[in-house]
Amino acid sequence: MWKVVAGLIAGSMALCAAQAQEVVPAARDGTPPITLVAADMRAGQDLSGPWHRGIDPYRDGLAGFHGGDPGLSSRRYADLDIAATERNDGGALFEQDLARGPVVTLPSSWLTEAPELRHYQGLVWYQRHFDTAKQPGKRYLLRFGAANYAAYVYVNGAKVGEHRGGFTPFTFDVTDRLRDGDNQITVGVDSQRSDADVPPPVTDWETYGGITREIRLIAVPATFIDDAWVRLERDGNIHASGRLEGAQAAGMAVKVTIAGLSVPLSARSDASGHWEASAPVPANLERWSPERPRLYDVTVAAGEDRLTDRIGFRTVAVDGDRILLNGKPIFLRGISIHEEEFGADPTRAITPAAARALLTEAKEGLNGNFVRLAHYPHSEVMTRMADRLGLLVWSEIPVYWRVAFDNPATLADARTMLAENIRRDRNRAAIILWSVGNETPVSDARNHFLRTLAGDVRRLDDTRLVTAALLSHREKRGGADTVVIDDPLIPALDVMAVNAYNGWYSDDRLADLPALRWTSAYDKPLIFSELGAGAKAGYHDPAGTHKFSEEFQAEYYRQTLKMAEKVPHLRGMSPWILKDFRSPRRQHPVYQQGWNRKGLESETGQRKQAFSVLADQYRRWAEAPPDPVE
Ligand code: GCB
Repeated sequence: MWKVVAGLIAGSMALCAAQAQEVVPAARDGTPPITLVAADMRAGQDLSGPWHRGIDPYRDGLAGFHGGDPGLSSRRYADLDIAATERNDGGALFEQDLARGPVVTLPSSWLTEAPELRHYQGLVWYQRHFDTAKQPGKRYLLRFGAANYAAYVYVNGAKVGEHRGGFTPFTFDVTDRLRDGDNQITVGVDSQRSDADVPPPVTDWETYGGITREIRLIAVPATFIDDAWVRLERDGNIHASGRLEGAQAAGMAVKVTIAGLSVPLSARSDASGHWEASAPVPANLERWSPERPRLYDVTVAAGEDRLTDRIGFRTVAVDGDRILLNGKPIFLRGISIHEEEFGADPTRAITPAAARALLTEAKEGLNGNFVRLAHYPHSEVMTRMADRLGLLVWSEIPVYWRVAFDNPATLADARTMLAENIRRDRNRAAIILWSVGNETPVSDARNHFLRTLAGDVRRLDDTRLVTAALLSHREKRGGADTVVIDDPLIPALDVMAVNAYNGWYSDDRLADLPALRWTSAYDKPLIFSELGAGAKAGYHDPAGTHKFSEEFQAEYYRQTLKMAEKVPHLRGMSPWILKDFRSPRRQHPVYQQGWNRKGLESETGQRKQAFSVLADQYRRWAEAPPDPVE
């Protein structure tokens, strides 16, 4: 019976698909963005590997010295064999030649490629050649997983697009620029950020300039499935929706199949290529959870295109101050992680093995069920691995500290980043929280900025929860030292989160932490999105009084966890942080040496004493989570 109902629903849903279209911020140049959802599951030509590299500190390759286009002598993207030209014409003048420059392996950051580039912020050019045989009727899409921060992309001497934002994918249609046989691709990547950028220049992590995620050329049919989002909604239905792109995108039949489940999901796209279908959840659906991270093979077919993905189905909701996963209350036993692989000299190259190593420490080492992927969208390799291993995820964009909240261009960039992140990852069951900001100072402009982003989240994905890492303040209440959580943004959020560093950045005695009172007027779930203390692995102070000793950090964790058990509304935490990470602002010569030392492990994975303090507590909380009441 439900099959018949589902068919009727699918038909009527297709009719109203046009009204359900999302409001998407266009890129700055007004071009509609290509999403190319599940791009990593499509066949394609991998353009990672050896590329030539050359620095361009004065940006001569982007503009001439009086402005305008760069002259031929400095135009890195010119479709020209400079060595041959010089051989044939002794008078030819060039002031660069990428083809004879150093060869590097992409994806990677230039910071780790040569000592003189360790702190280089600016423009770097990359170039390579590749062969391709164009098939008639196909479209060729050039997709970058990420380039940090601004990227200028040229194929065979012509510009095909540019992108701002270091942590989200972007795709350009290069069909008209490609030729059969040899092709040249040149990319300028500028890591220099201004106060108007997201994040602004001052952060507490390393800015890995470079092309840090994979580059692929993907051939698709002339009309293709640009977006497809398949999810279990709180109303008990499986919904699927998306967009076709191309000349035949209107009125095309779309069919979604989920292997092992009988779910009739079919639709017809509307005039703008949007489609939508819905069916009641089948009785044999196994819901995704950290204990049983069940993923299904999902296929979307439309015209000549066929897309496959692996998708889990679960619901997440808030009830009063509880977080419900698949209808049951859950306590989030988490840890924060930066996108930086284990090793003495990481370059932000997140392979599946690197992602597995980090996430396995969170899940099996710490007995966790949750990770905060800080402070920007991590590689899709990480979110896919979280789906597979069974870790709930907090995903965020780098609206961090002192953003230019009153600058409309900054807001436009943040909105684009947020949309790119959500579009890329909303098929990942692991993700339960989208965060719109971290430790941002309250002001009218900031409140407007973050509320706009929270509204975007709800329009783009109403199946997950919206949060932000907030600041709190201290006051005396009834004579007691009290931490008050009353950020005016809270009404716009589902989950409030605070970063808590009492005893590290404050001069509270560690022994006094459990007595600290916490209060909020809001009946919403609370997460400690950070808490932590620094320690240099191997530095010991048996008395435990010295900051940066392993003993101090361990004691900080013991007392803070005792405190946490009494914090009203607390439904989870993601302490700061799994492992030590590069941060140019941390320059203590004895303890830090350019690393933030709040890791529970060193950069090479040596566990500090605090690691087992947290792991033991999480083992206990897995059986009996804290449930404090105010
Ligand atoms: C914070 C920031 C995080 C820093 C951390 C620290 O509150 O959100 O990015 O790295 O504190 O170590 O101070």
